[in-house]
Amino acid sequence: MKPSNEELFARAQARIPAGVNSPVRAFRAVGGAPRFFERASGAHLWDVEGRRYIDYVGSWGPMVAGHTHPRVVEAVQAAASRALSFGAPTVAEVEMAELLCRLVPSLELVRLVSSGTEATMTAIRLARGFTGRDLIVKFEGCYHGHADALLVKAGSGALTFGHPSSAGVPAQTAAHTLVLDYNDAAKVRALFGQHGAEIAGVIVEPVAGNMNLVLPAPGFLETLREQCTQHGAVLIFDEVMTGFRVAAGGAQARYGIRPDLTTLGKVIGGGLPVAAVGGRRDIMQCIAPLGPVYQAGTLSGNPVAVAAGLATLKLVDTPEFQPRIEATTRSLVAGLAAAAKRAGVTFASQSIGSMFGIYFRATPPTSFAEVMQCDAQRFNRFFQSMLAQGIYLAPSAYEAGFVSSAHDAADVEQTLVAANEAFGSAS
Ligand code: KE4
Repeated sequence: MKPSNEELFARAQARIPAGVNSPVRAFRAVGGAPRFFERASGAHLWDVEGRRYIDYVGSWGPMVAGHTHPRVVEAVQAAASRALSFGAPTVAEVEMAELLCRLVPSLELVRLVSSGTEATMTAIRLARGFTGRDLIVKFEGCYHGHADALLVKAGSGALTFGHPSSAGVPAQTAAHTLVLDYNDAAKVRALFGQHGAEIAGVIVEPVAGNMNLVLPAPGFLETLREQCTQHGAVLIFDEVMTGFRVAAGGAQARYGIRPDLTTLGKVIGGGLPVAAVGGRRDIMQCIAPLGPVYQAGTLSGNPVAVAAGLATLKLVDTPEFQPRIEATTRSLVAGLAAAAKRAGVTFASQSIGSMFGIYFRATPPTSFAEVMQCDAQRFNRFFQSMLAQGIYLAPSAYEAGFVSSAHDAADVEQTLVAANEAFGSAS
């Protein structure tokens, strides 16, 4: 008899903190036992109890071409049959660097790493090493991985230094990070007016996906670009999530803003550990062994992981990929809004590229404060009802959703039928 999700969760908690290897997977926000998956194909997952789910998490973004795409699996098997790792250069890494620089033209030089956290940690260090300054600016609600400098929440006054958002982060470290409100261009200008000469860099999710989906307000990204240019600070677009999701060339292509550095991840590994930091040549030339900013990684550019990423990016890099996946995502969010309206539930939804947000409030939030006004309890009831009907949404009201090129009209239709039922239970 196969163990149930609950039995496996109890067993997991005996030896793994909270039974998971990344906090959001523990279902603590939504309640109940997480699903233990054992196989996936296209838009679908199967858990250990044999239940099938339509997947709108996509491993938190990487699975843009759907699970176990034949071209990706084939590329991984071929690479693995030759070697699992060298710790030395390979032609695949050169191909990946050339492809990334073509798809994201602001990349003049690019370094591969193994996680988004490594990419953003390196970008911060590069900004500080290049400018000789210490202060970093980030925005409340944006998540850039778990490096100390980025686990910081807003100080008491809007323009005061940050405080740790995690135990184990020294106050002195957090004090070098200033936290502003996302989309508040006036505060950005005021901060630069006060500290411009001390700011090494600004890091931002150009489209926020870690406080649920929040779009940049008109002029916000332009203000970041203008202020960084004016004061000699490094503008870092953290496109770990938005890269190849919001548009083929990332949010920077969609909004026409050229950052100085970009971090990428998720999609560029196709489900295996690949991330990247890249951008202006004069900044990237500061990185070891060319320059004084140290960075390294045993498995950086791992040939099997890069094979998965290259195969995935080649599927994305076709004229019909983005329009088709955007159309599927738009039809999903429109259908959800219509179902909520029929049920008389206060609800909003929006999408950009193949990312979407659903909110139990009347309009899509435009700030972290507005996100906090969403009815999280209603979301949790909606989530549980959808899960019971075989629809796997992100287990948190503060995460974005993801559609893949494998999702088809039948998947959307099944999702909307389940939503009719779920909106009834969410009311
Ligand atoms: P990783 O270190 O988890 O590969 O990447 C960190 C990261 C950096 N920047 C952005 C914009 C990100 O969204 C992430 C990671 N995203 C979360 C999803 N909210 C990963 C899921 C998790 O933490 O388990």
